[in-house]
Formats: sequence, structure tokens, C-alpha cells
Amino acid sequence: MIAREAVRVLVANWDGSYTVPSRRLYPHQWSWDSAFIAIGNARWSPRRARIELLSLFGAQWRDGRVPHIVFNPDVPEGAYFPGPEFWEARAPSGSATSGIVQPPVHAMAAWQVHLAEPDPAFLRRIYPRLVAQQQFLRTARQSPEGLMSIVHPWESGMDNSPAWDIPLAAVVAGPMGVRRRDLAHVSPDERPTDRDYERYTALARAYRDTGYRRAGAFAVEDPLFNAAYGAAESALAKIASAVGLDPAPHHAEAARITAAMVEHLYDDGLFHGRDAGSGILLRSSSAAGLVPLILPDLPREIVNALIGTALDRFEIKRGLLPSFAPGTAEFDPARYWRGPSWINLTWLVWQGLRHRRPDLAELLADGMVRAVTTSGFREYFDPFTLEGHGCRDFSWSAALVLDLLCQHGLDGVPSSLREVGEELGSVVETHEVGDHVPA
Ligand code: 2M8
Repeated sequence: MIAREAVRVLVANWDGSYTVPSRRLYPHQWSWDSAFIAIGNARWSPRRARIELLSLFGAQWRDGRVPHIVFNPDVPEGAYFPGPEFWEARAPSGSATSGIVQPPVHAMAAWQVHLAEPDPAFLRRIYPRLVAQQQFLRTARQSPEGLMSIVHPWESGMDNSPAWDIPLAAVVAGPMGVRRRDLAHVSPDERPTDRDYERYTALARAYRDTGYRRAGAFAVEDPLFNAAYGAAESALAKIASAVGLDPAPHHAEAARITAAMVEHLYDDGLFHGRDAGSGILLRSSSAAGLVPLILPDLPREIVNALIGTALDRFEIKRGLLPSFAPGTAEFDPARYWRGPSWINLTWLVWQGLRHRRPDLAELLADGMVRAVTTSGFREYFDPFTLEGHGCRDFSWSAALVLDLLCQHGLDGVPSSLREVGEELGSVVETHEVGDHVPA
């Protein structure tokens, strides 16, 4: 049974206070992975889901940024590149971290975790941290048009997307200096090229050398990132109400960013990235452009146009959302973020369609279940053949499929997944997650 298998993956990847995305390829804590994982863990161990988020926010920086990787000090430096020696960054908690961020999907996750098992104390604790995360973006990353920039393709979460080919080409590549570790685990034709990595490291090094303050040659307003920011404000409004605070400023900010996105990032049935320096729209066929469907107040005509694009250019009736539109020159069904389907993107668009087009949402839910039934909890899937690619036993694939099985009542989900978790056995859970973020 798929639900049981999903719990097995999550138990196997648990490290005591968080879940690694993959034991070998990604042996530390990743920011947006932890949010997606918490959504799945909430279905069988809400306590574990709360710990997952609190441990991530335990490594929040003083300026509010939530680093995209929190390094496990027990994992050798050579196990992942670029590791802590490259980033040279520490959170106030003392944890070694990276210095860049990822899409802020955490408020959405915190709300889902609360819904699974209401816990006002958890909400009260996480709320100021989530607010600080948004505040960092407003302070450090906001353009005059009111949109948030990312300063590295890794911050988009869709690192190798063809949407970044043009802005990335402007980055002067430097020597990597160290051997890549990812190719020890996954075939080179399913991962970025060495040339991509030379640019990634040059860009990260340049940002590091400004003390993680000034963007280098890459500053882009990404529709997925901005949609996550807007959806976070909507989730923060719900959290604020639940803890007795005023939700109005969050509603207003969600409305403001939605309007700014429509004005500056939308064109012809899809949202696009925009170069923050030149203001030029980076037209592409990335599935990131459909993710604004998660915004609750998107105007109806835009929703309808996005759904038209999803059906036509992304062929979602097949059941999975390709990360880049098939039928384009850049599309590659097996290479990391250049075409294969990912469960997190499909799940986000599924969320956006659940109330607006339940018929299409159901097709996507069936497609995700079919993909993992056919190929296991792989990192990504060929959208046509469902062949699995990237690493195996990938945590967010397990977590989000578990969530949709529970929400859709598919697959005869066992009434007590908690018992499944206990029966499968798990490492000890941390009892307390320290608070390190200064108020
Ligand atoms: C991938 O990114 C990391 C760098 O952050 C890598 O390739 O080493 C991306 O898929 C990213 O979205 C994800 O968070 C991370 C861990 O699953 O892996």
C-alpha cells in the first residue's frame, strides 16, 4: 500500500529533529523540503511535523532569512557540495548554514500542520518567525514594483530550469575548485552540467563575499517564489486570527503582491520571471508560471487563462505537470527541472485547482499516485512514461503523496497511520527544539 510505503520513506529519512530530502544525495536539512515534508508528516505524526518546522526556524538568521540548507555537523564535509566550508555561514544558534533562501512555503505548511492537530502554542511560537521570514524578503529583496527577487537559481528551488538560461549566461563562470558529489549518486544526464555548476558556485561565492548582502549578476523575480510569498501572507492571516492577532495587514499584503504579479509578471496565459535589473520579462514555458494558481484572490479571467495553458501547453490531462512545457526546444523529460514532473509542483497546482476545477485536480491526484506506484518515490518522473529519475526514496515525493491520499481518501488509507509509523520503528525524537532567534 502506497501510504504505508510513504511513511516508511519518511521514517527512514528522519534524523531526530528533521528529515533529509534523500539519505545520500541531500544529507542535510533543506528549507522548502522541510515545509513539504511537514505537510506529509502532519498526516501521521503532527508532533514530528511541528519539530521539523521548528528545527528549521531554529537556524533562522538575525535578519529573518531562513537559510536554504542547515548542515548536520555529523555529516562529513565531502558528502555534499557545496558544504559548510564553502558557505562560511553560521546562524545565531551556532548551526552552519548556507546564506541563500528558498521559496517561502513554510507559513502554508505551518497552517496545514495546525489543521491536522490544532496546537495554538505551536502557532504562537512559529508565527513571529514566519513574519520575520517575510520581513527579510520585503527589506532585502523587494523591487520598486513591489516584487521579491531571488539572487541565485538555487533560491527558485527549480535550479536548472530553462527559465534561467538567459540570466545565468550573463554570469561569468569560475572554477568550482571542488569535485561535485551529486554525480556519485545520479547519472550526469539527469543533473545540471559542469558549466551550470561553475556558474552556480561563482554566483554563490560572489554573494558570500558581500556578507550575503548584495546580489551579484543574477537578480530575478520568479513567479513561483512570489506566489509562495503571497500564499504565505494568506496563511499568516489565518494564523494571526487563530492566535488572536489582526489578520488585516496580511490580507492586504497578499492582495498587494497578487496585483503586482498580475501587472508585471503575467503575459499571454502564463506568469514569467522578470529581470530585476533591466525590468525585462524573461518569457519562458516554465511550470513556475502556473504556480500562482495557489493565490486565493487571483482574478477569475487569469485563473481561466492559466487553466487553458495547463491543459494545452502542459498537457496536464496526462495526470502530471511537466516542469517545462513539452513541445519546446528546451524540454528534456529526464533532466533535473528541464521537463520532468516533480511531485511538489504538481501538488501545488493541484492545491490551486482543488476548489476551482475539482475534475482536473482529481486527474492530477490520480497521476501522482500512478507515478509513485509505477516507479516508487523517485525525485522526478518522465511526464509521459512515468519512468523515475534522480534519487530514490525522496522525502517530499512521499510526504505530498501521503497528504493527497489523505485529502482525497484514495488508496484505502489506513485509519491509523500513526500506528504504521510506530510499527515501522523510528529513531528517537528530540524532546525540545531550542529557540535561538532573537525577538
Ligand atoms: C535541489 O537543489 C540542491 C541545491 O539546493 C542540489 O541540487 O544540490 C533542488 O531540487 C531543490 O529544489 C531541493 O530543495 C534540493 C533538495 O531536495 O535539491
